[in-house]
Amino acid sequence: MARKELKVDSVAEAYLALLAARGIEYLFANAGTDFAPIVEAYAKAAHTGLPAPKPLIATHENLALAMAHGYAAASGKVPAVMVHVSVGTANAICGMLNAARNNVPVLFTAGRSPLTEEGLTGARDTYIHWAQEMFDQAGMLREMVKWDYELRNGVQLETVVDRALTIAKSPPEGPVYLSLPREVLAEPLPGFAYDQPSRHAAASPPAPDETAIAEAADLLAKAKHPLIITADLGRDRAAVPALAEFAERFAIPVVEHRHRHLCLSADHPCHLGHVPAPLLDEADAILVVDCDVPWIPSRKSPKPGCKIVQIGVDPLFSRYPIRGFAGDVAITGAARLALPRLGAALAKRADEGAIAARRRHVAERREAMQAGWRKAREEAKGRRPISPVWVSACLAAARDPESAIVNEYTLLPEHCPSTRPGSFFGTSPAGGLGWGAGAALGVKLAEPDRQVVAVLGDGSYIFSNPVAVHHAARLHRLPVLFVVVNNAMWGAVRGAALAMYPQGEAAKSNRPPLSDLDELPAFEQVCAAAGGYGERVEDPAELPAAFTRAFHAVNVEKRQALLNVICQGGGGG
Ligand SMILES: Cc1ncc(C[n+]2csc(CCOP(=O)(O)OP(=O)(O)O)c2C)c(N)n1
Repeated sequence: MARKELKVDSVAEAYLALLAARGIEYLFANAGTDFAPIVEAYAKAAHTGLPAPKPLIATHENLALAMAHGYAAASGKVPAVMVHVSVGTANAICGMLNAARNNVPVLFTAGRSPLTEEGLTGARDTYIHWAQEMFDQAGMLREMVKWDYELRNGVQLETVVDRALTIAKSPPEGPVYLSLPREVLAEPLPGFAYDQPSRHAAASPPAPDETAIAEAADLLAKAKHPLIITADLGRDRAAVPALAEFAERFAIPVVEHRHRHLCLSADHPCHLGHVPAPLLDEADAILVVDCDVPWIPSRKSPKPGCKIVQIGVDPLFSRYPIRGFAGDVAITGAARLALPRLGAALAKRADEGAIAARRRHVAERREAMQAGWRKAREEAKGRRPISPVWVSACLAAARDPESAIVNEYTLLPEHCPSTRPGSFFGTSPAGGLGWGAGAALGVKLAEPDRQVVAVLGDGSYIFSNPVAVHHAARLHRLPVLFVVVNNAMWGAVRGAALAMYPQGEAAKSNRPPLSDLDELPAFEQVCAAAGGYGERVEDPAELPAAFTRAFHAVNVEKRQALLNVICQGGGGG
C-alpha cells in the first residue's frame, strides 16, 4: 500500500485533495463566510494543480441537494455538497429527507460558525458568527443521516473522510453529514500523507440466509398466482437482469409500484404495470422486493391467507416509524444476490405445468392492460385542456428511447414506457417537492451525452426554485428539457380532500380551497430569461411539434428548454 505525500498549506487544501483522491468528482456548493479557507484552497489549486473535486455553484441549497441526488442516482458515485453553517443546512433539509428515504449516498457538509472569538486564524470576524452557531447543528438532520461528525483537526482528516464515504456507500446506502469549522479548515498541515488507494472499502451487500430462502421458495412454490411488487430494485442495476430472469423463468407478474428506478423493462412479458390493486384479489403469494409500500391497506389489501415474502437490504425498513405490511418470511439480502438463490430453490420445487398455465394467464392480463392503455391514449388525444395521458404519450413518441427521464410524478409511465436500466428516476418516497428539476441537471452532469427530460407539475416546478434551476442549467452547460404538466393547481392536495370527503363541501365546490394556483407566471419565459427555449402549449394537436422544437433546442442548439403544457386539472399523485 502506498502512502502518498502532498505539500499543502491548510487542512482545506488537504481535504479537497483527499476528496479528489477518493473519486469525488463534484462539490455542489452554496457558500458563506465559513467557506473562506475552501475558497482560498480552490484559488490556489487553480495554479498549483492540486487535485480537487470540480466546484459547482447551486444558488439554493435544495437545488444543490437535488443535483447531487440526480448525479448519484445516475452515476453510482458519491457527490459532495457543502452549504453555509446552520442556515444552509436548514435550507437543505427537504433535499436531505428525499436523499435519505431514497438511499442516496451523499457526503453532505457544512461549515460551522467559527468556534473562537479571537486569537486563531478563522476566528469570528462578523456579527453573524455569534447568532448562527447552534448547540447541535447536526441535530437538525441527525434522523436523516447514517452518520454525522465534526472535523476536529487535520490529523484525523483521512480517517474522518474515509469513514464518511464508506458508511454512505455501505448498504443500505444513504447520506452522511460532516461539519467543518473554519479554524480547523484554516489550520496549517505540513507533510500531509494518506493511503492511496484507500484502505477503507465500503461493506459488501448482504447475501441471504439459505434457510430463509428455502422457506420463501416453499411458500412461492405452493402459490398459483404469485406476484412481485417492487419500487426500488433497479437502484442496483445489476439486480434488473436478475429480476427479469426470475420473473421470466417462473412466469410471475411484476408491478413497479411508485418506482424510483427502472426495475424491469416495460417490454418484459411479465411487466404488469404500476398499480398493484387489480392483482391483489387473485394473488396468493406476494414477493415484496425493495419496496417500502407495496399496496395501500386503507384502499385494498391482499386477500386473507395470501403469503408475503419481503426481500431487501433492510426488508423491514427499520428507519420508518410505522410500517405494518406482513412478512411471513423476511429476507435480509441484496436483490441481485437473493433472486438467483431463490430462483435455484424454486426451480427444485417448480410445477412446470402450472408455470406454463400461468404464463398464458399473465400474457392475457398484459394484453388486456395494454389495450386499456391504448384506449386511454385514443380518448386523451384531442382533449383540451390537454390530458396528462397525451403529454406522456407525445413524450414517448418524441424522446430518444435511450434518454433518461426524471419524473416528479406527473409523467404516467404506462404511457411513456422505459426499457433501459438507469433510464428512469422517480420521486423519493419522502415526496419533498422541488426535487425533479435539479435532479435532472444532476443526471445530465453524470451522463452528458444522454438526452435528459424532467417531467414536473406546476407546483413541483415552483418548489424547485426555477430561477436557480435555469441559472444552474446555463452556468454548468446542462441542456435538459423540462416538461411542466401545468394544471394550475396542487392536484394532489385537491385529490386528497375529495378522496377523504367525497360528499363534502370541497367536493361540491368547483374550486376547493387551498389547492388552486391562479395567476401563475409564464414558466416558459422564466426558462427563456436564462437563455433557454420556452414554449406554452394549449392545443393538443400542437404538442408533438412542440416536443420536436424543444428537443431540437436541447439536442442541436445545446440549450435548455421548457414546455409549459396547459393541462386539465384534477390530477395528483
Ligand atoms: C416540500 C413539499 N411541500 C408540500 C408538499 C405537499 N404536496 C404534495 S403534492 C402537492 C401538489 C403538487 O402540485 P403539482 O406539482 O402541480 O402536481 P399535481 O398534484 O397538481 O399533479 C403538494 C403541495 C410536498 N409534498 N412537499
